[in-house]
Amino acid sequence: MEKKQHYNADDLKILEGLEAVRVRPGMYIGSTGVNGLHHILWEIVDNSIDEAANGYADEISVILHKDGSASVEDNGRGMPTDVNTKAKMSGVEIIFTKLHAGGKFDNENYAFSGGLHGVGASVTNALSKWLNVEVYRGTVFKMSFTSTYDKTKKKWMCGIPSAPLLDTGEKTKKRGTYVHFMPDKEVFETVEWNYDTVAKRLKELAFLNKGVKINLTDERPVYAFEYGEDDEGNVTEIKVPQPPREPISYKYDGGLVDFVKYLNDGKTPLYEEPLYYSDIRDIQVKGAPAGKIKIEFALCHTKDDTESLFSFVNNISTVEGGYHENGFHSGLLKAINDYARANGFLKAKDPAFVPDDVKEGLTAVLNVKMANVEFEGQTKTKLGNPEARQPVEQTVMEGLAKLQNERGKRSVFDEIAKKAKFAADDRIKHRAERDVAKAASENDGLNLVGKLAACSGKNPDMNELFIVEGDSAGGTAKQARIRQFQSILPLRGKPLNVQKKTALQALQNEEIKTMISAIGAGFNRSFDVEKTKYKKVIILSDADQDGMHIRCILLTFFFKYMRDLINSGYVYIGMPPLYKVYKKDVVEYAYDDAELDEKIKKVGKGYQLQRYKGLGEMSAEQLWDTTMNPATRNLIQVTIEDAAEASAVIEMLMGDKVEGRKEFLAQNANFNKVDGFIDKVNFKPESGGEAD
Ligand code: 28F
Repeated sequence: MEKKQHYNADDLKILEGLEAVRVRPGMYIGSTGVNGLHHILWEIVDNSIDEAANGYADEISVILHKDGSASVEDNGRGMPTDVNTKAKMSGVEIIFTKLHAGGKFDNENYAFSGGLHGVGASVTNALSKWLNVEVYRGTVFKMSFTSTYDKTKKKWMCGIPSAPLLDTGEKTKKRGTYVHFMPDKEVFETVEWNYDTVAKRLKELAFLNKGVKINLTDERPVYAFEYGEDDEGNVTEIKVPQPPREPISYKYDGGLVDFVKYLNDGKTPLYEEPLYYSDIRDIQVKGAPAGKIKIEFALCHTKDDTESLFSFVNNISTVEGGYHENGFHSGLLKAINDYARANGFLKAKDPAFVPDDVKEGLTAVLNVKMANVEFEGQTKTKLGNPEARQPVEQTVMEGLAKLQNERGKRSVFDEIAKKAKFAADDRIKHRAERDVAKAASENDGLNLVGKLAACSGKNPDMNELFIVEGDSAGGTAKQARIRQFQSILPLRGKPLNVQKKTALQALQNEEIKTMISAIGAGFNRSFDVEKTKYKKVIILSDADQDGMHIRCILLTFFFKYMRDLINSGYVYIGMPPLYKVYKKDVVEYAYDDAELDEKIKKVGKGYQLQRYKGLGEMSAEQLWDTTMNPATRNLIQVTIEDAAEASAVIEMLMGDKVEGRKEFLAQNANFNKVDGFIDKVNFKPESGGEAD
């Protein structure tokens, strides 16, 4: 692309005055809130970035000053200082006092300007109390502007120069432009710069403009806010002074490649070096002259299963996507499908990958620059130019095809194709699973009659599901329960051990189908804990070895297929007592041997002792008192570590290592040792009975 090397002020076009900006700031900067405030800083930064993006500047410094003002400096060519013959004012004055001033829009001075965002520096001027500019072009040029309200004229006098551009004659070796301004308190709801917002944006711009060094200095005092009490004991906020922020510099010689590496920090990439490609193509935006579009992207797959694509148009983050993203996705899909077919990753019988297959674990940055952009969507961050789609798709497809032939890159494409194939297989498998799980969920109430005794209440916060070992204990529990909020699901015999089963096999099992349907929140990947019908799922099994085994099997099931139910703290173990110590009307229950001694002492001479061999031996009343009554029962909330441990125990019991299994069974043969198991898996008991 040709660049016009010589610029003069006659190239500037003049449109309208600045009062309009004061009268309706929202029209120009979106809002007068914190975003609008930052917008007037971005206007100035964007001008420096334009200068850098076109190769004339390589360093930009932003300072947030103590008094709330901000300054930006670049080492570019410096704003034009000569006088525009038509307007009879300097280029600097035009840039700061005329809306939409600049040749930016005719694409001559700048090949690709970010400045469509830029309604221009004049907007910043119009909304500032004061603005000073210095231009370094051999000598230092200076100009100042102020904004006031003229009461007699009832008019905003905004962005008014105090004098024409002054050549101070002071010699300088520097080149570039310095702009320092004070946002007007009368305009903005807040005039406090947010350090994190500024830092994040500057870092992003440094990634998007490789090799450009961007410095940020915050000279303002830093405070932390803590809460304390004043003399009268009222809670007050205390401002605690903090050390000042260190200046920070961002510079990324790898550009988008560094951006992708940064985004992948903490993830496991499938290959070391991100793929990168860039190209410039023709574009014909409707109603506009023929133009160019610059496209660049970097991507790298990770072991994650979600996609993170960050796209930009003219340095603006297109959070809502748009045609360039569509083009990127279809280009990527075609390239990977072609590669996989040609290299045997997809056999003749295999269907082609779908977009989700190639997106899995993808981290990518797409950066597009073009003129005449149209932003759409709720937040105006969606590219609405359909013309952008095809050139982006072509660039991605051809770029990836070219990269395949680069030395050392084949293994990268092999990894991508393998990952996509895995995702496709998984998708096909899961579709079948989802169908069965859905069928199980929809079964609710039909084939479950006689099995699940569902509670009548509909509030998941209140509702409890008891999964009870054995039909007879189940029957007792059904008599004991409060039907408004307690549901009983009796299990016949041992539930299916899902450890070595596929999800589809698990779904063949009646008991498992019943549990899925009772809980009502789906299964495996489609499990959505928000949909659970019970915020307490209580496993109630005997205090013997079989009971422990059943408990482990159930925990393994939840661990594997409803993990969020455990993560949310909704899975519990019910603890039936081991002993009943009684004399006439006095009844005490002991939940372990240590407690037994204590309870014997408490009941005193002439006590009688009953040892429960199973839940089935208890009467409905006893079961209620000891295990089901929220006021008196002992529930243990299952942590994810408990469940993982349970699943490891199951693994061991099933595994090939006979020795470990024998030892474990021997150790736990005595049912009193069940608590030993509980210790071992680190179950954390709720303290005493619950009070809910
Ligand atoms: C701190 C903010 O605003 N930097 C700028 C330049 C350089 C030129 C320029 C700016 C041309 C098309 C208007 C110089 N020499 N930093 C800045 N650096 N503006 S703003 O020209 C005016 C623009 O529309 C410049 C030759 N060509 C351009």
